[in-house]
Amino acid sequence: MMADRADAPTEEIIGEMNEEEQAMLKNLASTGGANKVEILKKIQKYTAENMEAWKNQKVYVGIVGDPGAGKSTFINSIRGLKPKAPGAAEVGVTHTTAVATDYPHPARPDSLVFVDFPGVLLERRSGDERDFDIQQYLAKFGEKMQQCHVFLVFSSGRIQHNAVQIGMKAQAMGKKVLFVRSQFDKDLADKKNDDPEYFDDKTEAKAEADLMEELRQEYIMVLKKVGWEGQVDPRDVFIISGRLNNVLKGSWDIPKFRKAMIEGLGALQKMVVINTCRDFSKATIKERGDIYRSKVWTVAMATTAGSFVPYAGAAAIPGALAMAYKQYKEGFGLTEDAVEQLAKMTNKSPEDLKQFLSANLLAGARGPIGESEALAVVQAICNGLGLLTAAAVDQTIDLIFPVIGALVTAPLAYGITTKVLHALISRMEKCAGELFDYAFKESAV
Ligand SMILES: Nc1nc2c(ncn2[C@@H]2O[C@H](COP(=O)(O)OP(=O)(O)OP(=O)(O)O)[C@@H](O)[C@H]2O)c(=O)[nH]1
Ligand SMILES: [Mg+2]
Repeated sequence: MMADRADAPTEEIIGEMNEEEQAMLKNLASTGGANKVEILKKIQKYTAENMEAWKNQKVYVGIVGDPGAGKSTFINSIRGLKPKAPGAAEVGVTHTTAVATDYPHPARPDSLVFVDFPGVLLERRSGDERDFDIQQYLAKFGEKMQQCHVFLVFSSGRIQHNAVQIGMKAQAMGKKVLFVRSQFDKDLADKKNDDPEYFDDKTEAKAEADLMEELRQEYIMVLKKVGWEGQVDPRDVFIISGRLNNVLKGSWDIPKFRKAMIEGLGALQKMVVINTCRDFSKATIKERGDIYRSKVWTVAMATTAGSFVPYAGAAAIPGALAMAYKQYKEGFGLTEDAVEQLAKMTNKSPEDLKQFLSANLLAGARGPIGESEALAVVQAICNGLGLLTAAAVDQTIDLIFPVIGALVTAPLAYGITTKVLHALISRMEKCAGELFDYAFKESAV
């Protein structure tokens, strides 16, 4: 039976592309002549390259703020590093440096860099705020600031005039500026000690939420007092703890903060961050899934370049699909390495968590997952979707791209691949949620 054209309604494919991608396809098609096969080949080549394109992207996150606010601690944690790990930023020492220091993410040092900007201009300045000359600062660091895609202004509650001025300049450069109050774990402990009545007649969650709101408002107030011009949206203020476990687990505002950090980035840059920064928070799973879903068409198109017939019992799956599988695992925190870290942090047995994960990934199929894990999971998914062996072999499906005004014939079931990828992402989302619940359950973290 011919794969149903309804498997891949044109509007659906087009709907998944952004304008830039549509324009790219149009352009490819216009240089393809009338030959449909040529057009298709070009599209496949483009999509295969596009799948990898995020690896060439660069994301720079600029960080500035109060001395001792927890900048270095956060810079380490977001890179998955403990304070004394190799490559970690020095923590807990007040070292007033006059240089902007790059802290690349160890997993992708060429793609994702956190830049620690000095809050002062010169070494051994008196510390008198009047010594700070923002023009001089810009002359020295303006170029580096331009390089950054988003700025984080860290405060411990006594935000300095310098940091405010630097933040305002970043905003004037068109950068997204987010405000971070770190060390909330400490604020909370202090409050419990100093004002125990605050917690009476309230659930722990309510008390925490109230205190976060108070600190958020306080941050905005202090910002204004110190000279921040213009409105500060409370949604741009984040109350977090920069300690590694809190960042990984997604405590307090960390999930919102992660979302805000990538909000203004391009689609491929977002991919850099979610594929690189480890994240065990349940609250960001859906956003991560959405980013992958927006690129499903790319993977499906790239996959049509090979013969995608895993449901026919093929011994392997095409590289594009295997690559996507790997990426999803990384992004959802389900790699072997990630699960081991999760186990360590929650005092669970790594073997137990791994078994839990593979049983869930295979959803009822007999585990454990062997060498060709991606194939096993894809097959399990195909079985689950009822994609029959016979229906898939040697089928072709017509894809019409109104954007390019051409009819191209893809040699394979684009629609089926798309379904499989969507199901794969959904399954990983579910697995991640269940795994994190399972790991953090009865865990002191
Ligand atoms: N409890 C707690 N302590 C933190 C947190 N973040 C940082 N600290 C501690 O606060 C101190 C200062 O942290 P750093 O990360 O060095 O702060 P910094 O902003 O880089 O400081 P400078 O580089 O000196 O400006 C260290 O002792 C950290 O361990 C946090 O989220 N919770
Ligand atoms: Mg520091």
